[in-house]
Amino acid sequence: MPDHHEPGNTVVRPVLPGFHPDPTVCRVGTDYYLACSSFEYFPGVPIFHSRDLVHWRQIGNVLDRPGQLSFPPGTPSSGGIYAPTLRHHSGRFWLIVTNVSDGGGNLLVTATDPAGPWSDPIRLPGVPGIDPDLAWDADGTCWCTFAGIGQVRIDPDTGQALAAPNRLWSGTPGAKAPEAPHLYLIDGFWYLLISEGGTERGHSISIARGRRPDGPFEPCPANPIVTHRGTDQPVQNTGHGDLVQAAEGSWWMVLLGVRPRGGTPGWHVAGRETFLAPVRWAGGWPVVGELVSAPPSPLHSSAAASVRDDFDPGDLRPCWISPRNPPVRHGTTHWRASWLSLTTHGRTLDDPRPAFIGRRQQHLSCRVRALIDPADGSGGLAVRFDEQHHYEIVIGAGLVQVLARIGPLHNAVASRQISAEPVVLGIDITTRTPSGPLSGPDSISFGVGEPDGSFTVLSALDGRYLSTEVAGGFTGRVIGMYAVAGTVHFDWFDYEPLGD
Ligand code: 6LW
Repeated sequence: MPDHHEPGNTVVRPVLPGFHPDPTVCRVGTDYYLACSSFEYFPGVPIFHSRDLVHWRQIGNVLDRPGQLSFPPGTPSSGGIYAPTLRHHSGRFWLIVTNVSDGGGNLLVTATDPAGPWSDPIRLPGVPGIDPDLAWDADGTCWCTFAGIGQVRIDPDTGQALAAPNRLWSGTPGAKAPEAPHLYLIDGFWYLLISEGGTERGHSISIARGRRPDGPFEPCPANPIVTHRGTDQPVQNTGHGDLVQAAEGSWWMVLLGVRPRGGTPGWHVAGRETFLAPVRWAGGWPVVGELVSAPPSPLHSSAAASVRDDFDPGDLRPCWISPRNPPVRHGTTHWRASWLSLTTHGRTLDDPRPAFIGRRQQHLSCRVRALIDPADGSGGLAVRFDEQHHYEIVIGAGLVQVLARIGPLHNAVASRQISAEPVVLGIDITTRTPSGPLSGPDSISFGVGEPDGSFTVLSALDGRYLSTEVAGGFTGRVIGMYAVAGTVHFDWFDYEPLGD
């Protein structure tokens, strides 16, 4: 288990960096599994494996085929898939989750191997709202608890509610948004863990306990048991946690947090990330310790483990995602030998379903390079927050341009003619030490590789416009390849962590 005593450590690195919010965790023997929200991206619900709760490797995505995940027309960015709960019960993995854009539906899927395949979803029409949780009592009754905080008994095999929902607890009087419940039986008490205060700077975690799974519940006198609000902690917005006991008996919490940078009000660019904290018990209540800092990058995290993607035919690692459509789609994505090819069908990055395949920005400073052959089309590299907030470098017909879309404004900010194709295009993201209240969180530079191997920056843009504080929503930056006209080919894509 991790050593969490790092006195004087002001850099606290997530155990799962990049937009991986609403973590849920379970243990089977000495193996831990963790899943996160995925919103408008396909595939949905990334799932990870670890042996020590610090190093996580992505083993798949729970919702990875169109029959499991649909985004009806009009699904907004930050719609779609919210807040799963992952549990292991009677030899199977169970994952319950909400697709807020598909009739507001709660879905339940199961698997014997968490890497997949996962079942087709069953729907839970009797479970209202978001953030569903699953817990079984000794009789085998399945209790589904949801944001609000409410609860209903369900038949997990059919998805039928077995009674009308009950109100359980509304959290601390005056606190907004009681949500993210998880229910656990620990040493004879049922513990109801919730989040309150909203997922922004006021975020917190509180707990209550009772003798029965359906209450009544007595709040912990020390609530909130987690919050960084009003502190100078480098990680803010801490909340939405899930508890797990290690095989040797120690207790841990996974939870989300953000790393705001720059001046006032602080901008976080990588979304809500997954952190880890130790838990001890005192007087029958959990006491959550300081966040554990993951080892330094580069490559401390599984999801960043391979610097280069070579795009061998048919092979895309599970970290690659696309807005609303599967990244590999008939007629849109194919391989030209060992080059990945994207065909646009006329869609731009402003479209809800662009020809874009990306991966999360996981490090506050990082470098991206790709070798691109635009053939008769045009395309390049983009940093995407959503349809209305993205920066990109594009090549077509011998012209390289850097473009910025910020809300209603869309401009070319730099351009250069080049004579030879294919060409290396690149993005350098450098986190900034604030130099005053107006200083932004980072700089995003776009450039071109020269024949002698050097790199020429064409434009450096302020990163604040691609942050949650400007764009809004629940996600974070995704960096990837796109096509905007015709078919564009990508030989390789490098993502190099440069620091936190
Ligand atoms: C999620 C809620 C929350 O459903 O944000 O931080 C919402 N917590 O529990 C979307 O991630």
